[in-house]
Amino acid sequence: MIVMSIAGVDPSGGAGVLTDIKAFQAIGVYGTGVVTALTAQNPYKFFSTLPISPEYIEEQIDSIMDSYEVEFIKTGMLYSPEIIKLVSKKVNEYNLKAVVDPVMVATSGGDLTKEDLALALNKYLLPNSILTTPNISEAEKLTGLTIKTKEDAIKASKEIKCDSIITGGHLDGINTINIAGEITIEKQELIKTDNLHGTGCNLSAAIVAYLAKNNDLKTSILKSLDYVYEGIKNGNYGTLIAKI
Ligand code: PXL
Repeated sequence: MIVMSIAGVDPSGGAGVLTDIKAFQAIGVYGTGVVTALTAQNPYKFFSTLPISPEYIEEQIDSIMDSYEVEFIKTGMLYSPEIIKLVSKKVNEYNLKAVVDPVMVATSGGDLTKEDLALALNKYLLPNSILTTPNISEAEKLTGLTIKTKEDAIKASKEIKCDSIITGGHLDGINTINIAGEITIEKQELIKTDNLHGTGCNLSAAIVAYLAKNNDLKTSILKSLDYVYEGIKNGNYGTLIAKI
């Protein structure tokens, strides 16, 4: 039960690889982490990004695959179309089942990419992946549609190039799950908090962990929605816990 995160490093620990490893550990699978970029940030302010070269990302993935058997991976911040292309190539090469968090901008508005990643995600990675987990604005970017209602989200989910959960944090808590064309709406109560940094990372990491523990895709998604909800309720994300 070894899983892999391919994502950026948020040194404040709220998002990215560090958070993914914590979610893997909490759910009881062994996590490995391939770094696509370093960032300098805290939950309130984003300072800068230092991307890692595609060649060195490839070497990290190869070094893990050289000695571990990995079936499920998640991807987070991929930074550039070149990195997206590389990850897609590795997914094919190692027959990996990928859950893609289509990260394009940080919650804090930080510079997680310089380019339009939607095109490369649609072209290279999503057709190769088992699930993607966009929020409303990411789903809008992936599909070119505007999402204001549940019906809009359902329509968008039908345009996305793999199975999906469009998360509903900005749509009254309405999560739209599309697995092989079958739609499930999962409404969650919204919790009033400013402590949401890293919740998207946690969702996709949790899904991968539950998949690795032999849950089917839908069960993994539903368990992960609960996992993230409890985390938000208990203030486990961002810095609040660290400030106590
Ligand atoms: O939540 C998106 C995200 C993903 N990965 C890294 C991030 C962020 C948001 O800040 O920093 C590394």
